[in-house]
Amino acid sequence: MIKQLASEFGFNFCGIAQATKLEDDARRLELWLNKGMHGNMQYMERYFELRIDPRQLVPGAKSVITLLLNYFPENKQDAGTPKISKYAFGKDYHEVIREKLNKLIESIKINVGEIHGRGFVDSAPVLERTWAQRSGLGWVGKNGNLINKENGSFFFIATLITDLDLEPDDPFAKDYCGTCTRCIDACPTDAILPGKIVDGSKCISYFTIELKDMLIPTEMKGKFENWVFGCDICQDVCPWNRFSKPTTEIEFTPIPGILNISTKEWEAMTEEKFKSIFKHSALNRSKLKGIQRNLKFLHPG
Ligand code: B12
Ligand code: SF4
Ligand code: SF4
Repeated sequence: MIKQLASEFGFNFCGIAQATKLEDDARRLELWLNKGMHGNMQYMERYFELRIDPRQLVPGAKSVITLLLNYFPENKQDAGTPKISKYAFGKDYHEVIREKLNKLIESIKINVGEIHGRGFVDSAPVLERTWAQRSGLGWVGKNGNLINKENGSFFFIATLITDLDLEPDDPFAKDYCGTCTRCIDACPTDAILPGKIVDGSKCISYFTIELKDMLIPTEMKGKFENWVFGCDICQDVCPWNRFSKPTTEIEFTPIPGILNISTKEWEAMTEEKFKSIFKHSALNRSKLKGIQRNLKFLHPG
């Protein structure tokens, strides 16, 4: 019934796992943090215990329901324009998914009575990729992304942690990366390490979105391949993304104009114009100032 409702609200895949402590992941996360792979993302240091155990985040939790929402766009950006990650073409996914999660929780309550449950997407201390794998929705690829065998990796992940005791799905047992190393070979900043570890502090996505007011280190000069907001390289080269199908989520229709903003137009853009175009966009995370800083880094002088 929950999977049926999830599909009615537009989620593409839904899987269920038992809410337990994530012992292996705790070790991986600890190592990642100890090596400073979170760079300046201090929020990743916080709530370690909650991040590795959903029962600490939502007291009484029995099940983690994981949902995937496809964002693969039908259209590409114009050639030569500063590149924006595909996930940011449409309305901010946090807003879109939160609304769907709220509707899903309400419908579950109507069907089964009072339950305790909280929906999360992205910003909460939840290891979303791990839950997706544990719910049978795909495997974690060498590029760190959750890959679904039928549709590739251009999906957002959301979770609903609840005290409902649900029959879990089997974890996804296989790994279909095989001997492929395309993502590792293509990553311009060598952020993808052996063992499915992505050094966040070397990722273009981190530099262009998370670094905020700081300067991008000079040793990264010339490596960004015209990415001004996020980076899709390790997904674009992944053979499993041949199976990506365009999203049917109307809210992810590209914001008018976003596919053809030139470097000159970005440089000349005013705060007012940015606010009017990107009011409900994920680009707000780096703000106009951040994007213009990134552009200066891409095209000095
Ligand atoms: C911090 C963060 C970043 C940082 C750091 C990246 C990183 N590798 O952690 C930066 C800013 C660089 C980043 C970039 C991107 N991100 Co990000 N990011 C997150 C965030 C908020 C936390 C991730 C985290 O916990 N990192 C810590 C490391 C240690 O954990 P991890 O990478 O998730 O890996 C865990 C598991 O995969 C597991 N694991 C590894 N191998 C194996 C093997 C098995 C068998 C199992 C079971 C588990 C396992 O080990 C790790 C610890 O448990 C999540 C949202 C969330 N709450 O989860 C989104 C999230 C991971 N990001 C997402 C996206 C879309 C991106 C970008 C594609 C955006 C872009 N186009 O620019 C890039 C991709 C970069 C990459 N190759 O990973 C999506 C991923 C969707 C998907 N299909 O996987 C998420 C889930 C957001 C969402 N709600 O949709 N991101
Ligand atoms: S998103 Fe780009 S920079 Fe980050 S790991 Fe993938 S290819 Fe490398
Ligand atoms: S590019 Fe190859 S190695 Fe990398 S995630 Fe995709 S299948 Fe796995």
